Amino acid sequence: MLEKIKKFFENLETDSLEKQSNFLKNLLNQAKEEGKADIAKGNTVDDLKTVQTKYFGKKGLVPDLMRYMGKVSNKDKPLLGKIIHEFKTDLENHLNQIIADIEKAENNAKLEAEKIDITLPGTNTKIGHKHPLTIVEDQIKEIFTNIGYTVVEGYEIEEDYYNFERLNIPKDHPAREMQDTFYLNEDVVLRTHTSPVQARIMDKLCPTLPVKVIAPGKVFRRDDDATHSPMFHQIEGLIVDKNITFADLKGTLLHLVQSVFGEEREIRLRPSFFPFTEPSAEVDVSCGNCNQEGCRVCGYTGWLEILGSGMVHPKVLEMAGYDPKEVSGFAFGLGIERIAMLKYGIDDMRLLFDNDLRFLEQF
Ligand code: 2U9
Repeated sequence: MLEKIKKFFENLETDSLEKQSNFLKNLLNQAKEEGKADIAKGNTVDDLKTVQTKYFGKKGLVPDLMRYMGKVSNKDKPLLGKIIHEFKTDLENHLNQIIADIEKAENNAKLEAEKIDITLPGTNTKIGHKHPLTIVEDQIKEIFTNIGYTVVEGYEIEEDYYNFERLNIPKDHPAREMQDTFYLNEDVVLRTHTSPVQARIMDKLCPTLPVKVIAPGKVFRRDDDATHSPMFHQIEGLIVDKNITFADLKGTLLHLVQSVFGEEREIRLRPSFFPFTEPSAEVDVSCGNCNQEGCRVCGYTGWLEILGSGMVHPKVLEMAGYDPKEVSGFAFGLGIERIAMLKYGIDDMRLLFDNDLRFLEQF
């Protein structure tokens, strides 16, 4: 086609374009049809860019045509310009339209591939739930906060002074032996009970009354078997005020036990000894497995031992700065693992620490 156009201009006489313009237009219409055929063969935007270069690029047909502008007379220039312009815009518009169509189709395909159906049901997210020890701890905390106690926490690494001395545990007491207590150094231990928390609270509050706190947390002892773990959880309670009696102790513990195990359960207090309470009592709950007929769970006694308690020893009150002639108090302590084992019928404490989901999912 270029050849024919070249010949046309070579043979063109001065000022005769107007007469020959239909012939040129015809040639360019053929060139346009060839261009459209090239465009139709292209499938991708890249194919069409090649076509674009062929017609509109630096060495393409349109710049070639433009060069003839210099060769025609001034009179013919506007007409030639008009003819070339028409050829150029027609072909260019057609090409751009096709490119836009392909781009749109490619874009639609991409969007289609990325489409998400937001009406589909979500994938199930497994939500966790509380560990049985946490269930029991939370329940006991709620029982006591409901009757005016405050939850307090302290240090798991404690001074010998607060862990033993302030609880009236003498230097030769077996609890202080290396085989019972984890010593970090001569004066520092992993607390063997949460009692140092209450000793510190009394220091802080004295002479204010009442002291009415429960202290939950981890404690550490050098035991390890089916019923003892080197780390376990305790909750201890302490109340100090004017006119606190042993009857208050018994009523509070009955309320605790019936709230945790059920209103039908009973308690029994047996005399006991702790260095930090006097008098002291161990508390049993009636066996819920056999209705006190006697069974393997309660060792055929009808009773299960669940907590220790007593009236706060005068020396313990005195060390905190209270006058034991003016104030009195009671305290109690329980192991959360033991309560959880009795409540849920768990026979090996180690199950509570294995974190086997087959076990944990039952709660
Ligand atoms: C202060 C004064 C007194 C806390 C008490 C017990 C009795 C008790 C055991 C139960 C099972 C520990 O987890 S266990 O092994 N605890 O028998 N604890 S009275 O008495 C206190 C605490 C703090 C200042």
